[in-house]
Amino acid sequence: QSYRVAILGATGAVGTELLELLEHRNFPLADLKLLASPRSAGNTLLFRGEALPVETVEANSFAGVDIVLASAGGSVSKAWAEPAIAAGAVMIDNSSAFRLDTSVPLIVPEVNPGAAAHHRGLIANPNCTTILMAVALYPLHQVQPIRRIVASTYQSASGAGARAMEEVKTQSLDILQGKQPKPQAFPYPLAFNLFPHNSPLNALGYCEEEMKMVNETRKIFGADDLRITATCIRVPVLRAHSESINLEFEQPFSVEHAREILSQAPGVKLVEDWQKNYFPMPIDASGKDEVLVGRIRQDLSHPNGLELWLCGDQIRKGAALNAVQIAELLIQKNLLKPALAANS
Ligand code: 2RA
Repeated sequence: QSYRVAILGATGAVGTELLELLEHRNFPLADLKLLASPRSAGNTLLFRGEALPVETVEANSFAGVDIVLASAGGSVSKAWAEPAIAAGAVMIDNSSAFRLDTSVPLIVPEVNPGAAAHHRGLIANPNCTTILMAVALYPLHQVQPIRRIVASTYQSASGAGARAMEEVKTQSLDILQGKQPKPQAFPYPLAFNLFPHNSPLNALGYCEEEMKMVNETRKIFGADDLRITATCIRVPVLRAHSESINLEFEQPFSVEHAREILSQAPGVKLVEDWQKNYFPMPIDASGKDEVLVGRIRQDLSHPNGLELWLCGDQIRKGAALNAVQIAELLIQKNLLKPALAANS
């Protein structure tokens, strides 16, 4: 069987990656529609050697569509979720608009595939930093529940879009040529610099990006009492996020056991060469499906603690690949029609 898919936000960094993944994963497509806002529509994008038109999204864009992969920002997802579902499609939304909505499953296929069964036409793709951390930590959590997570992130420019990636390059060139860099995608120069994630701050001094890691991880793990704190930093790296993770368990968790678990964990690649001091790096993670994990070690400050380091492609597993894997999951489990329809 094959399916009619629409990509909403086809011209963005994640949209481009969705196209590439649908092609290279040989997704069972009956038809592919490329949709964008009026500002981005009009040109064509190559798919399987064919130039497909990027159409302006409108009321009847979703007629006959089975799956909508949305990555055009929260306001666009909010505007088009209802029409898409009414047309009989399932929307897999990469924005943060619906992630904490109790009626919307928030899915990392390696972690909580079962939650997809409860969808009502809408499934949320978690934030990139959350996905990468969840893939690495859930296998450990399954063996012994994690009591507390302290996460520090080193986030690539790609999280702010293709324009931000270009800005790092041009700013670097400007600086090397002795010119003043002109920040546009970010409020400050990113080349040869780094700064706390510039999403809005709450009364506790945490930014939205940090609260996404706290709230989304609890929902995905089904562990509301999981204690999490995070510090999210933007760094001058193009498309792979890195995260330093400190874990506290109820009992000691041996490094050897953790290493053995992660060496077999779905979506994880263990990268550790202690003799060469070689561990995950963004340049190795970029373009890859796996989350690279390494430097697993006992926390010398806590008998029940572990430390680890990870790198993952923010555009791929952090967004587009996870969304395509959710679509593949829905097909595999015959979950394309909303549970609502099934119950009515
Ligand atoms: C960022 N995770 O990196 C956010 C949005 N993709 O800025």
